[in-house]
Amino acid sequence: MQMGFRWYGEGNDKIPLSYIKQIPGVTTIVWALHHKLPGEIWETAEIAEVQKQLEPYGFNMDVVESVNVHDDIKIGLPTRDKYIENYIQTIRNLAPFGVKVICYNFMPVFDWTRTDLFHPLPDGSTALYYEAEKIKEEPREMADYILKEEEENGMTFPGWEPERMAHLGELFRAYKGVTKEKLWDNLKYFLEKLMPVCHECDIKMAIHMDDPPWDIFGLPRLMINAEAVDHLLSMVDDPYNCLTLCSGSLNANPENNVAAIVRKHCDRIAFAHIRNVKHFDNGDFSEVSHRNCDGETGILDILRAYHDCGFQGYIRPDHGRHLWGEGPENCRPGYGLYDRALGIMYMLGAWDLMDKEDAEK
Ligand code: DNO
Repeated sequence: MQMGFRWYGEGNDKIPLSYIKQIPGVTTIVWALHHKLPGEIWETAEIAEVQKQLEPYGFNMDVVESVNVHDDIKIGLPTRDKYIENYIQTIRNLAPFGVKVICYNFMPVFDWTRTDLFHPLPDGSTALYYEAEKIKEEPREMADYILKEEEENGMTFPGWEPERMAHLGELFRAYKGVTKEKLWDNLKYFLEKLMPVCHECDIKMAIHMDDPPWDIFGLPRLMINAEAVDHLLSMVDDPYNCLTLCSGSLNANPENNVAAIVRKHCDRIAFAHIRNVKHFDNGDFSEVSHRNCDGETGILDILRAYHDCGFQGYIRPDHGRHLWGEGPENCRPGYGLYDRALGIMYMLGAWDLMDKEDAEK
């Protein structure tokens, strides 16, 4: 496995690359051009700028998270072909920089959804939290909460771009009639257009799991369980059609067994996200530390499954708690420095021990 760390870019992420360099084992910066709206072409000069920032630290830029997909592609509008052309051009522009994996999602309108971005935990830290009761039919309240957080703290969150949220009503109307079946068809259409270019450029498309893994605000969600993963991989049965297997997204539904998916589809997992979740009886869930016993995601079983399968792909600690002075004023929700660094050490500890045990067998 190859260890990555998500970084939001110079001037956009308060964590300096020099700090990330001090975390053992990190070779890959998981990056993106966060100023780009879905549908725009990523220009070579802009990508070269990031390369210039990473090079002095010896980090590679193999994994992009994410090149976001324009809503017209998800809805299946006639304009989708233009946006698919742009996506293809972005893939071509990324290839010369050694990019190997593009993480993306196919969730209608919203990306990840949480009701509290800095929820207090009993140990005094804060973490992302989902209160089931707060997710109503009408999304405006939720969108306004996220927009307020963005505005107050001078940052925008991918998938919650103020430019898009300003047209929420229009977006919802455009999705009327997009059933789950249609959404699958539109995903297939998109991937089939991309696959020849992915082969040519040696770049894998790695779809992220839907977060949370169930329909919200009356919008259909696809990547919600093992059956959906099977369907995606067989619908476009191509080694470049891959997964970003996000353990925490899937395990928000405690019925999902992520380790079993790893064992079944390891060769199609290009990118692994390790996140731990604790569930409550009323349907709420909280994100917690990566330590196995702090949540119910089965982090050790998942790592064991990756190790048993000889996983060669990229992996990163996903959301962490906010610790030691991290809060809304200085930290992106879920993306502080400390807990993700602790997460890496936990993952490497387990991995090194499994390596050692294997070597001694
Ligand atoms: C949130 C992330 C997601 C993820 C996208 C992938 O922290 O897990 O925003 O990057 O869904 O496109």
